[in-house]
Amino acid sequence: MSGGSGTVCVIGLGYVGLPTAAVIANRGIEVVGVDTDDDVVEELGRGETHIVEPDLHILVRSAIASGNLTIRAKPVEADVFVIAVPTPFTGRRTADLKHLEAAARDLAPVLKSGDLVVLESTSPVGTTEKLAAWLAGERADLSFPGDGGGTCDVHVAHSPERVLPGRVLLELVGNERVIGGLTPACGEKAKAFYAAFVKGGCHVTDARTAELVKLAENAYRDTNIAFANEMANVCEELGIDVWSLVELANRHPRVDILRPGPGVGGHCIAVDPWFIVQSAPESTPLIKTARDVNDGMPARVVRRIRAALGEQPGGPVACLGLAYKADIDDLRESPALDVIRLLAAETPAPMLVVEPNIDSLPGGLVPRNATLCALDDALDAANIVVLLTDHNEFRSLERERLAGKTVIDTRGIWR
Ligand code: SAJ
Repeated sequence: MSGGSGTVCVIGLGYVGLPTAAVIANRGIEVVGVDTDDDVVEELGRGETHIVEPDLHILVRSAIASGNLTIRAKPVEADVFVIAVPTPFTGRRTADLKHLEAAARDLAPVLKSGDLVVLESTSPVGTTEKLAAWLAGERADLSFPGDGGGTCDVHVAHSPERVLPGRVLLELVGNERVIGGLTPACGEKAKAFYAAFVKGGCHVTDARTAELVKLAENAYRDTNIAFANEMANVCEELGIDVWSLVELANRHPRVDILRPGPGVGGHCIAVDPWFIVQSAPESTPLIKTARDVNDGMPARVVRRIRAALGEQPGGPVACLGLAYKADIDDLRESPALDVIRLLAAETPAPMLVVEPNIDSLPGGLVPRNATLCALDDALDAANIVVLLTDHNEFRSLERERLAGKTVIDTRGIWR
């Protein structure tokens, strides 16, 4: 690849793997995208994209039409393997590496001397070493970093993805990258690979540092959001408007308080801090507490709704927004879902859920007294309106539509 030739195999076609495969293929490089989900393989084969992300479908379609991107269910021979499979957490808040281990065992048979394997999935410290060990366990005929020798047949590195959902295509190319090699040569080889399509700087370090850098980035953001949320809780108790507080405090040149909200969602910030706690439980009281503060926010929203229902028993309650953040359709770890579930456990009052980015409520995830509703219908029917996600559709709402209603605006967009 570094010399402008070579092929790439991207394993895991989710919100990072698919855009990565499409971006590289559109640079004229031959890419095979691999996913174990038959539906994903079939959909992409038909030219459809299973992920909602601005412009992604256009890029994927053009990559497939050019013949540079093909989709398969199993890895094939290539010069570079990029692994972007999910690393979720278990019920015990430790990383579940089963998808990564399966990917390693799947790709091991097609490895050859000279190949590079890059792990992009966010992972606990030490995972890249584990990956090399799994590969080595499958291929005794090849040498890997960590074998004890000075050189190796297969190079292994970690380069954590850093893209923000909603801006993936821009950030994939423009963001700086941290690249951690299991050896310095592994790091340099991976840097040469990324230089083919990344415009941001690529900073080489060792794999363990790169792993912790990524986790630290998300734990940093989680901790800062927790501070904003804690101030919101204090303000509620003291009868002070938190939005004025944040605005005025941020006029100090060295203060930048983030926005409070109903909690922290998504599959990254609500999860990754636990990977640090898992590695160093005694040294992480702040990270743990920040998680607890953010996880406690939905219950506080429910308390406010319950108070409103005390005055208007029976509801209904209009719940605006289900996605974990504005203008996307992703419901993973969404605090809005937690609010709806907690509320349902306490009241049979109907909940009219408005989520413009989905067509139906996910079965099993939402209680029976919740129904998906158009914005106008929900506002016509409900006198209690709870804003949970700051989608554009809600920002631009005529304020007269809220007149006379009890409004709980958890994002501060209707001040
Ligand atoms: N949130 C607030 N207040 C704020 C900012 C965010 O309540 O002031 C909430 C959001 O509503 C949302 C959650 O936090 O529920 C997370 O949203 P986000 O936009 O901060 O981040 P993600 O999870 O969409 O993406 C993050 C990014 N990490 C950082 O910004 C440090 C992204 O760059 C990572 O690639 C991604 O996690 C990941 O995959 O790890």
